[in-house]
Amino acid sequence: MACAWGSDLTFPPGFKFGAASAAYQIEGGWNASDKGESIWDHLVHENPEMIGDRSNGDVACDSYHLWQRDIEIASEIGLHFYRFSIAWTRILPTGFSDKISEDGKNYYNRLIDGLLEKGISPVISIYHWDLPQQLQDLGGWVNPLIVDWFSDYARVVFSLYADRVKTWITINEPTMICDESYNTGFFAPAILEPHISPYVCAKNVLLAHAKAWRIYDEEYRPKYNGEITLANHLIWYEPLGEEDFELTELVRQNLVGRYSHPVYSKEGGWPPSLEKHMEEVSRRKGFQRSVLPPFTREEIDLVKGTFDFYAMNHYTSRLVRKAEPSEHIGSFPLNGAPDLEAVFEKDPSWSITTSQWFYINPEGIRRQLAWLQKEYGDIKFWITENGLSTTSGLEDRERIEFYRDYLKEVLLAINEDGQKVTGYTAWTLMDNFEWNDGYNSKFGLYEVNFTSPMRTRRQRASARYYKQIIDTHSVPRSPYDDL
Ligand code: PNW
Repeated sequence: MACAWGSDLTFPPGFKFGAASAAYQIEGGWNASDKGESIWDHLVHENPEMIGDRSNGDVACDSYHLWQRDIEIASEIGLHFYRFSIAWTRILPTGFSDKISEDGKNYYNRLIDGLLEKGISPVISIYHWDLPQQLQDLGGWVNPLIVDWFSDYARVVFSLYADRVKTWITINEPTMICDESYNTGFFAPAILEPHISPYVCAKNVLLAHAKAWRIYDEEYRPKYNGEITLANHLIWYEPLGEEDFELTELVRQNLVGRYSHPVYSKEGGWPPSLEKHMEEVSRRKGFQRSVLPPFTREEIDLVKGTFDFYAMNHYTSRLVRKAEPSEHIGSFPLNGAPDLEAVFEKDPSWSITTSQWFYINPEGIRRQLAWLQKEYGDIKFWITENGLSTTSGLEDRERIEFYRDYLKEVLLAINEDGQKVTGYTAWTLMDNFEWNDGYNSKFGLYEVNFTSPMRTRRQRASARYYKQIIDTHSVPRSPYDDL
């Protein structure tokens, strides 16, 4: 593909590059020492048929033992930061804060110290989907008490690591926790209940995030001066035709606004258009109250403003149209939104990837940023995840082109639209357990050999290209551009 290369392909001074991972996807050691069982341990053991290749994360990349090699490859690429998550059940085996695991605590201490020795800043996600099974048995994210369970856990994590960790993500992708999970039943905790749970979960996740943010703000920020927010997964939705514009706005408010407006808007609370729509839908269905549980005044104030930047995970886009009468509507957020009578489609120009949910549309990332700026004003952004899945091989031309094309759009957002994007995170450092796709879908800058006991990590061409991006602080020509 011919690309116009100009002088504006340089990132602003101070722009940071990193890569991300998540505990369940890489660590293994699922029952090492006193670690407790998580909902993902539970799902893969009870329902192996839910995973494409019937695999699991029992060993994964074995980062529980091979963390030094992870630091080494992060350093080979020259990452400024490494975003990883903490396994709740490794730190608190029961899920509650009555007992802190010594081995769990030391595991992350060694990882943090090892990264810092190499000049790589640790970025911690406190929760990346591996809820303690014991808390799930008590209702998990639909029990309002989770707000306290999560914030107690967050306080423990801050008390252990806030002296060395300056950037924090409370909760990764509420939309996967609340929407993808309860709307499909395939994602842990494997409960199909699309009517009430996604909305109750959304409220509890926001309150849990807000309480944790306030603990950091009041008890840790004065001493350590770090930054903290939640990470939202954003699909960019475009109207299929002009007549679908209003519906598309409502879809955006349901996916993006539901987890952003309460935190980032001046007035707080649910997005007004969504709140109104859900009241009407609930009434039509015969409920006495809205299935989107209202916030009290105190709750609105608790959640509002609980951010230091906007953390955006972005991969893909969809076209939105109104469902035909009696048409089957697929599940939210990937195929449709039954409560909104919306159906989602693929634009024919978007290429497909190894992940069946993932179509490539580089412009989506810039448009998504523009929409967020229009809604919430001039906030500081970090792209906290972006990357491509492929099948296998070290010469991953498609991944190089993906990073080149998406990063060029990020640069346009910065240079043309005046967006304050200050960091970018590649998903992911190395191939890992890709949830329901198992090990078939590979997102890594490094390839991992999952049949070798050493889980050998080997550098892909894209890792060298990403290193060049970091070293030149720009989007350089890819090795394939002259072919
Ligand atoms: C993110 N979708 O998940 C997660 O944060 C990672 O753990 C994951 O491995 C990565 O993206 C790649 O999948 C997503 O269906 C999973 O749109 C699915 C979707 C989006 C994000």
